[in-house]
Amino acid sequence: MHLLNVKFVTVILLLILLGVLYSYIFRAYRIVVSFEQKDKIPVDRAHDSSLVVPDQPAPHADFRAHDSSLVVPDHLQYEQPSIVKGNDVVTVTPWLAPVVWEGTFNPVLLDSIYRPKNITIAATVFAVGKYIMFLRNFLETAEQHFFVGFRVHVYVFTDQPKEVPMVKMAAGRQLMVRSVPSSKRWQEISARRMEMIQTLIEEKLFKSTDYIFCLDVDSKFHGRWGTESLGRLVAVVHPGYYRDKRSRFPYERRPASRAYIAPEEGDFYYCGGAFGGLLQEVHLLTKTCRANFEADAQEDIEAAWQEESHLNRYMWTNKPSKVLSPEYLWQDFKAKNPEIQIIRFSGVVKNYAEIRPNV
Ligand code: 5GW
Ligand code: MN
Repeated sequence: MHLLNVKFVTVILLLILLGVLYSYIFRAYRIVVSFEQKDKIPVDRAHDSSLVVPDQPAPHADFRAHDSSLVVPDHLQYEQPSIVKGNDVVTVTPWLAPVVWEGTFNPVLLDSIYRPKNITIAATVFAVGKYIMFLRNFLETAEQHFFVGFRVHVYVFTDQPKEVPMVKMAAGRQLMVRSVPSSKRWQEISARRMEMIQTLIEEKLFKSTDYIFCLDVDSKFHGRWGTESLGRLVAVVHPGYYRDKRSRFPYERRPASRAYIAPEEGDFYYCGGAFGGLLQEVHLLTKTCRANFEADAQEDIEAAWQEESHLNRYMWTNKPSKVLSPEYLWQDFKAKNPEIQIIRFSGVVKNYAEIRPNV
């Protein structure tokens, strides 16, 4: 009985040993197989070998496209540029971007260049709370002046979708409404625009849209805004500061903020109420401004003019490829300066006490 037990245990142990030996050999064999399989994958088709997402997908990766961005090293010092010289207009920046003024372009020529490209232009506009009252005028005048004859998709972000006026749109033009939550703090409405534009681009526009412009709703069109404004990255010079020294621009001046610009830095003061460009460029801009805004907020700091400050900081490092003159965002309360031949788009006079939730 005792001897039998010993034999039985020996057999069991032997079996276990065999099992271990077998699985060891088998595993080794499997490892060899997997190496072989890996070696068989042609190097150029190994798409999973890294998952790096390019910030700006290069359409022609084979060519060296150095014009695809104009990034300037931080804190480079140089003389302040200007878009006017006495009563004359200046039509090019020091980094050789055109400054668009009436008389610098031929609209018929430009339209005929862009028409065969069959492009789609998106415009975003926010109408939250009382600002819904500006929407009809904005939309109706856009129909008369904004990329007339081109495919335009206007995206209205509002907390009152039912109040959006059903303005008649020309063939090929569409009005799209997106719901956003109401907000008590006005700074939040302003701040979250970047985030919502970023999300719109990611969720809806990447496949269908070529260019995008982000515009203030408290404004209306008076003259042509068309193909002359198209470019990779486009900013509008603010009508209020273009004759001032840059140390007087209302940039964010506290170094603690990610929107900080020193007194001897900066090119122009750009409008937060109108900017645009190629979809991928505006995507990167909104993503960056939003991230900087949120990182600031984490440290309890809010830039002087919220997203406008962050936009100006972005454009200081990432030079716009086209600069639109203040014809592209004037202010109705301002008298027309002599160099302004035409006002194309302008902010309407608003009664702040009436429209703002809490001032
Ligand atoms: C409300 C109070 C203070 C600041 C902004 C708002 C506000 C802005 C609002 O209640 N609802 C709203 O939709 N907005 C959107 O943000 C509008 O599209 C508006 O054009 C844009 C920027 O705000 P503005 O136009 O008051 O800023 P400024 O610098 O043109 O006066
Ligand atoms: Mn405005």
